[in-house]
Amino acid sequence: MTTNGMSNLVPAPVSVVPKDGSFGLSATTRIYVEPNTPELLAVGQYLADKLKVGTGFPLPVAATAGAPCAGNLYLTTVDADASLGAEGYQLDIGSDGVRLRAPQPAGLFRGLQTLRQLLPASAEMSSVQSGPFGLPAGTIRDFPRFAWRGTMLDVARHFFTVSDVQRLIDLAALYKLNTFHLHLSDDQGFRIAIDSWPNLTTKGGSTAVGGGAGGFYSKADYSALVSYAAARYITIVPEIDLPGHTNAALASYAELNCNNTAPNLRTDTDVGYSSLCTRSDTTYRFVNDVVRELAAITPGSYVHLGGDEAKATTVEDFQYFFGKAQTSVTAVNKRLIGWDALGQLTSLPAGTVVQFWTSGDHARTAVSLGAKLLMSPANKAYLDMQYDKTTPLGQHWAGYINEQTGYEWDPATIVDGVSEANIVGIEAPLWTEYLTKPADLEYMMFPRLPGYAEIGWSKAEGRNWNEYKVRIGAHGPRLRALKVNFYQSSAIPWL
Ligand code: TNX
Repeated sequence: MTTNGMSNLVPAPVSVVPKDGSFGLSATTRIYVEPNTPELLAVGQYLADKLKVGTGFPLPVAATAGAPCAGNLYLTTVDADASLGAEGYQLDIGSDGVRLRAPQPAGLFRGLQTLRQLLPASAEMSSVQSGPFGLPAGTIRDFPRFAWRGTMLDVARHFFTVSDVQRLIDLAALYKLNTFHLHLSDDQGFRIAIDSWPNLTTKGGSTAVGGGAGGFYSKADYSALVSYAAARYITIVPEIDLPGHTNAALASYAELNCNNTAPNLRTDTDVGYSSLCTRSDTTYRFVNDVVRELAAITPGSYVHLGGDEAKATTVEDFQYFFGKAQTSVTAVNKRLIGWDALGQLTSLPAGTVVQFWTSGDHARTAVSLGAKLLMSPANKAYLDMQYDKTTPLGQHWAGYINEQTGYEWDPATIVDGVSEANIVGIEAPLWTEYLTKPADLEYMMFPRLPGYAEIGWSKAEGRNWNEYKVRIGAHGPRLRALKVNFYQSSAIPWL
């Protein structure tokens, strides 16, 4: 039986013990789940749907009580090792069958990504392949280093449709990411419908960088993204960037401006010129309505209120603004997340996450105010940076970030004085001033995103580029099977 081996997994698991032999998927293989819950049946069905087309096998999903007979896949939370935690799992593959155990359904889902990667890439092609579809025998025990492993898409500078975003969510799931941050508003566009302030999208969503048609998500669209992500155990974190980066909102409602005059919509890429009127009650009615409506369709714990580059807001006004805006978040039982400019505040609500991208000073202050850091250092983790001088897409204000630079850093050693205990995890943001189509997004994300996923999931000890580049190179056939438009850098020995 040809198999893909156990050595090419990304992110690298905590422990892998290969054994002799293999298990072959066949036309009679069934997927059994225990206990019999809609959630576990859905997890089983997710796997069946991924593999049915390429293998041509029916892979029926059913519940079982006790281990099924030989020749099948068994996914269960029964008798799992609780110390594996919220997303950990143990995968045992023998010639007689496959057993995946996890204390939580999320762990089963993460374990299925491992199972997918152990199969030949052809299993995920969009037409029936001849096989064989073998899984190498052995045992994998695995759990993540960080609780928050994510990416971000800026849908404000250029808009991307629900299905464009779902495709990226699905690709993120393959590498065990668990959060997807949507940057829903900026100077050039406001992209989420708010019933009490309809012009935000009818006017504020009507264009984009370069003057294109823009677009926005209805609440039903947004909910479709939330549930698509939830089915992959990925939490959507919505961002409304305030009080700067707000020209689209200011252009939509004159009363949000201190001079009561709406500016024109903007389609250029300047930053730092816009601000809500921080001393006006209307502003806080607006913030409260937006946060309340957004929170009502966001099951995740966090609402991101931006805060970055508010250069047209004085520090006093910035502090006054967030003093009020944060209460809109806590009033609906959500937690605040914002960019590292929140380090200019003098207090933060309990449970706040501050996203480091540029300022160590602000990040340290935020930690001293009780926040945890989400690490997105621009010079290491910004997916909109060019790979190098020769690659066509992206910018380089924070430097060139080739696959090696993107991989060779550790979240715990970026900000002096901030240790691992103060860090919730890692996010790689994709800003879209200069990215206009889904193929561009894939080119910037792949192959760097799997590297960020590994930084977030795998142990720091022993991570090294020369080993990793071979491992990620083995994902070439898989990315091709999934029709990902990835950058085929010559630094990686692609299979
Ligand atoms: C900085 S990161 C920004 C964004 C830009 C990005 C481009 C951050 C909080 N602000 O407004 O899109 O650089 O790389």
